[in-house]
Amino acid sequence: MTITLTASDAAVKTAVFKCKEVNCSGCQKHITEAVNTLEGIKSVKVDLDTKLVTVVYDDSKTSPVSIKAAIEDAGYDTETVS
Ligand SMILES: [Cu+2]
Repeated sequence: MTITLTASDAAVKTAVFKCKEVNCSGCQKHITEAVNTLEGIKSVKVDLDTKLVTVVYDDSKTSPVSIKAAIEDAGYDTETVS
């Protein structure tokens, strides 16, 4: 089996953040919307149990620093996990 990475696939990365204050679907929606305002976001998953926000993004258009700032601007203290 051959795996071929295109240029755009190579730029897609995943970043994980911990937001301790996330506790309901309102927070989930709020963070998802805040992150989605950035360019190059492929997907946002907010897990209410683990309080982890997993963001798949295009590395050529945005960065973990920008994503973290967007979550913090939405009013949530955030730690970068990976
Ligand atoms: Cu909430």
